[in-house]
Amino acid sequence: MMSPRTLELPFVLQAQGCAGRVAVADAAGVHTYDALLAASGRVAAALLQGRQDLAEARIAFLVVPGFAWVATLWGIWRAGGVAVPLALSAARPELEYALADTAAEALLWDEANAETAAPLAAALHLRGGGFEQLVGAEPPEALPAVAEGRRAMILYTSGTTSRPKGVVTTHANLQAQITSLIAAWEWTADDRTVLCLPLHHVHGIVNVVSCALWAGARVEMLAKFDAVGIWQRMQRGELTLFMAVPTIYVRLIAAWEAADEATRQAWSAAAHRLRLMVSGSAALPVSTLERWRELTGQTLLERYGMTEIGMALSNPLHGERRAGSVGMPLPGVQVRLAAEDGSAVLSEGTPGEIEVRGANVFLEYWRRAEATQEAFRDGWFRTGDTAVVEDGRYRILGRTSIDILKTGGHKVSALEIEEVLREHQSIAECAVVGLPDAEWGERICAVVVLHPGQQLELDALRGWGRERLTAHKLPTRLLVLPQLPRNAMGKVVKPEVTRLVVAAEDTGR
Ligand code: MLC
Ligand code: AMP
Repeated sequence: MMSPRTLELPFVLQAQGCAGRVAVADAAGVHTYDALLAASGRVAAALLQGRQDLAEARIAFLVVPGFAWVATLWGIWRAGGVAVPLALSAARPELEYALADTAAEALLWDEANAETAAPLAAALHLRGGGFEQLVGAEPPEALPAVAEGRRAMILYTSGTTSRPKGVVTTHANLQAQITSLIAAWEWTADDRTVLCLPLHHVHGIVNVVSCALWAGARVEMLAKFDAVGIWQRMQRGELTLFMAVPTIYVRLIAAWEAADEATRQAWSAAAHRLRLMVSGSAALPVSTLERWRELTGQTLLERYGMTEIGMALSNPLHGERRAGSVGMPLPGVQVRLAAEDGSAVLSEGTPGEIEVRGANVFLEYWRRAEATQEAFRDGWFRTGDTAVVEDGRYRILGRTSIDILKTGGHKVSALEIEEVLREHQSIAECAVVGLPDAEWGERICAVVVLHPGQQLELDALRGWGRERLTAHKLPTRLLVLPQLPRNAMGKVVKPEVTRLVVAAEDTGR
């Protein structure tokens, strides 16, 4: 058996090769690869405080996308820690859950998040620290050698359990995910991209920021998505690549349609100059792909991925990009379709569940051995997505669980929302379903049965929920019913719930 290679953390080697080039541009200005190495080294030294290696201690952070975010992530890695990037949009109980579940040793923040993070760290008795203070530490005398098989990151993902699970990726997993995309989409040091996605998901972390920095390219990091801002950025020129979720393309189209003729022409010409525009994280409606092509002459490249595996399938960079298809396996990624009961591997034309194998596939669900075991079959990761292969290309058909929704590119568990809604004093029973939606992909709908004599309005429910759940998990539709449809076993029949919501919308209730 081969002994595991020791990491000279490869992203550090890559960065050393780019020295004086600009790595990151953010609201504060431009920052070179050298500056990233220096700042992350100091963050690592401050975290170590004399220890030789954090030995996979979990370090959570709440930092706005930009130089500080990358320097924090790299600092944690260089000190031998496991990075836990938290969602800036999360409600306090969600942050508390992630901190407790990872048993984080420390919580780091930047100035913009100090008001949320500092009291949280104090309440949970965590080591805390502001980026500005960490980066002011002395440079490290020595940093640990980190083997590539060691844990690098934990991202929380919703699943078929009510609470989100921590997806653990190793340095080797991340390296495989990054290098696969660099090869497939031909990233080079001359590329320039802009990040407008949140940095607690693989889409922003791996596909945009990590690929750009591995390639020696330049990534401009925006604190938040803004459609007009993105068009204007494209208009200023020099961008070569853009990646986003379908909802963002829908928003960009809406902004273009709201602009005057001269602006439209300038924006269309600007977008046309990019070498590649990618869509993923949720199904790209064919109508959106076609409208984008009309506006910009760009055929969006649709690809398919998941927190547990990075990216798995992609339309080609060169050659036909087929609307409605997510393409073929990416370099180094093995993909197959299996019958739901695992009895057979399926051939072209027969729908089945997507299973994935390769160095890109995550290590484990954090401290959930049983869930990890259940997620694999014969060494293949079961995605829970169903697809069919036609002409060698995969077309996604849906998910095996009705309780997993995708809204604005965010995966959401109906069970998690239901569990929170049940805490509402007026709600006796509830069921959450997703309704197809042109902007969001799916919209969250809550169907509730109230305790006798109670009343509930959507606005009041959303106001109450804001303290407990991220905004994108809050229902945008509320239907109050005398009872929920149940089967003979007493289980709520979700397809029937969906039908009732659609019927109520049709009759304007
Ligand atoms: C927000 N709002 C929603 C909503 N999200 N309403 C309905 N459905 C949703 N999903 C509401 C808020 O409550 C708020 O309302 C208003 O919209 C503005 O909120 P916001 O948070 O400012 O939203 P906005 O910036 O407009 O966000 C839209 C978005 C964002 C598309 C930019 O959702 C986003 O960044 N999505 C990307 C997620 C992502 O990176 N996914 C990748 C997962 S990894 P009010 O009433 O408060 O004004 C993965 C693997 C792979 O999937 O393959 O990539
Ligand atoms: P997440 O768990 O947030 O990483 O989301 C992964 C899920 O997003 C996958 O399991 C799919 O259901 C969905 N997904 C990602 N890309 C696509 C795509 N191009 N088309 C349809 N669904 C997608």
